[in-house]
Amino acid sequence: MIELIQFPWSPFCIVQRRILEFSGAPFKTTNIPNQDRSLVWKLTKQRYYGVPVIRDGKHMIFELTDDSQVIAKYLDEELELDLFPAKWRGVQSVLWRFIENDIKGATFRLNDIYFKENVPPAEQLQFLRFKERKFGRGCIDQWRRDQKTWLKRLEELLIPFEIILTHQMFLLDDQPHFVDFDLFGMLGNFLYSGHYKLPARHKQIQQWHRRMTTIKKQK
Ligand SMILES: N[C@@H](CCC(=O)N[C@@H](CS)C(=O)NCC(=O)O)C(=O)O
Repeated sequence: MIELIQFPWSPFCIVQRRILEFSGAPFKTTNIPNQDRSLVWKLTKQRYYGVPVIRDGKHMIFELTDDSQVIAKYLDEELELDLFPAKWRGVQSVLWRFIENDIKGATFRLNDIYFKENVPPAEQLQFLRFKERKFGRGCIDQWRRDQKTWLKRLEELLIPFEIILTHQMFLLDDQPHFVDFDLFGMLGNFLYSGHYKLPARHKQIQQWHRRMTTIKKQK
């Protein structure tokens, strides 16, 4: 059985989890602590410490670069999900960069503001230190002060998706492809704390999000 190694609020883990749920294939999830990647390090033979990773029998599947989408492409092939149709290859690779850079730039900050609710007390120091080493001292307090600005920015960044979804059910056509799951993952991270809702003005995105929460691959 396919095993997804993750922590539950990670945007990229939510992408793969929803893809697996969508597929209907049996899978199990193994949660690791955000600050202890030793299981991933061991299983990948010291080649990777990020999440998500997938274990499928003897195979370990993990990303090679920030834009590789190795895991989603593997699941797509194995489970025949039509996530990467040839005609949308170029469009998807532009869109997922926007989703994983610009959209995620707002969503992860808005979620990290509430890190004390997600991260167990014993891991909070290391979590904060990791963030401050990457984004500078006091970064999370700054994001908390700028919360309204980040919410506004997210609402604006989502406008193109709202426009697309006025004309069709999913981001590329009338069935979900990789970028639908990708956006769903970033928004899943944003919604994880329970402190936010999708922007009220984005009615099409709200409906798309409800579809994406439950949709299953047609057999
Ligand atoms: N492009 C990768 C990104 C994965 C990623 O950034 N994962 C984060 C957690 S959300 C991570 O494990 N980063 C390394 C770290 O925290 O040390 C993917 O799609 O899986």
